[in-house]
Amino acid sequence: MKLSVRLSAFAGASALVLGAFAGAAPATAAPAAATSGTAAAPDISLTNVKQHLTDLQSIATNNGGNRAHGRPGYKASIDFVKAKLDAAGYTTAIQQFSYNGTTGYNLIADWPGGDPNQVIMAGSHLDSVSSGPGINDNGSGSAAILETALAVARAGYQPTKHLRFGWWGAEELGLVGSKYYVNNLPTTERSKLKGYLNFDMIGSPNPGYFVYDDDPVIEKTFKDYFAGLGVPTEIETEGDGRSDHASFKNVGIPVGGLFTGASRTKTSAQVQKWGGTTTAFDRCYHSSCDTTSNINDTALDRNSDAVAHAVWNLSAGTTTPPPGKVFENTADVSIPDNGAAVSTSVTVSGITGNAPSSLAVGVDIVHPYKGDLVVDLIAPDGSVYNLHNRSGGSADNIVQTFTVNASTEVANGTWQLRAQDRASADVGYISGFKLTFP
Ligand code: DTR
Ligand code: CA
Ligand code: ZN
Ligand code: ZN
Repeated sequence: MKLSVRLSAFAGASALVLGAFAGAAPATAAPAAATSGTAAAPDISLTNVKQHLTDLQSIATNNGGNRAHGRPGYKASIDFVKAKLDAAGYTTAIQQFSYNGTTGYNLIADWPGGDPNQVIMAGSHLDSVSSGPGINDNGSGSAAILETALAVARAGYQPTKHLRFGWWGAEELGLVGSKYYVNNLPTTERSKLKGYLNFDMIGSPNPGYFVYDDDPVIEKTFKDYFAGLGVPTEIETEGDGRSDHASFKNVGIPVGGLFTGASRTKTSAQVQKWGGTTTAFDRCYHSSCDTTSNINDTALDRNSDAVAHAVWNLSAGTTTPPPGKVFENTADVSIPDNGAAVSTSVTVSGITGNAPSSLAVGVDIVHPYKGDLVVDLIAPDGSVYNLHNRSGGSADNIVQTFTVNASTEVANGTWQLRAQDRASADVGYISGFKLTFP
């Protein structure tokens, strides 16, 4: 279950440099729009992302143990990703280049639709080093943006801006593939690229949560997401020049990205912040042990969801910002039978002033015989707003959005949903708590 904030307002929009639309022009009309211009990203399935990693692991295992530039495992990886995107309706193109006397490949995938003069691109290098399968470095980023691209297709998402995804070759040899892509992008095309998001190592086994400190709008988008999860982040200090975003930054395209750490050692202060140990963030960096067991699931899940959040919000456009900012916690909390009260919470941030007189409080409690229950909303200052007081008798569950006049409460802070079971025999749990601000 995940705790999340889902922005449906495009936070802190500012005009980013116009970018280039260069990839295969969409050959077909966009699929029927299921949504357009909204920015509430779906949850990205960790199971699906890990399945892509399992498939990349199999490719490495079946091709000499790696997926490195110039080796059969790399081309097999490109073909694997391309097939999934073609099946999902993307317009794909493989860009060939030569390096060290061997052929390299980039994969570019365009989602049909959106303004071709405003392109948001997400990318990851797909190659590994020759010493191992490269599951964290960088199957993790490659799988996360693949699953995000597939989620866009499943949702039929039609954002204001045009979405493009890229998988780079030969990053490990010096950002070769992404440099080739950018160098072959005409200036007019580059100027349509509004932002490039880079994901290289986002599932490290002893993870930190680092955000690139490049474009401020992109940086804020990521930091707001993690703030909504209650996960502290740090600025990525070693990143400049260290991955494919550098190829785009070097020609003036706004960039950003996420990173969970490589061979550097996590400090004790960082252990306090994120857990883990004062050892390397990824002790298998560039090693043969960078396999599917070299992944921290929580980090991969959180970062995959952050990828989707950024892709949705940065492409939603700024013409008519959609209403509402949602803070949600979907963790399950058991309610002891005829026992003590329990609570779940969301941390609200980024809202100016007080909460509204019509604060939407989404409650999802699974409990036979809801007449047992007393349910309260507790504001950050401790004020109690009773939502349910043992009514409903033998009816099951409370799945309801209450409207609360919370206009005397400061919006930002930790809000709690408290539930108490005051009669024996029937037992249940809090399944979800959501606050929606206008
Ligand atoms: N160059 C990446 C790993 C890497 C090391 N430091 C950073 C900082 C930010 C992004 C990536 C990296 C690689 O080995 O693929
Ligand atoms: Ca998820
Ligand atoms: Zn690497
Ligand atoms: Zn990498």
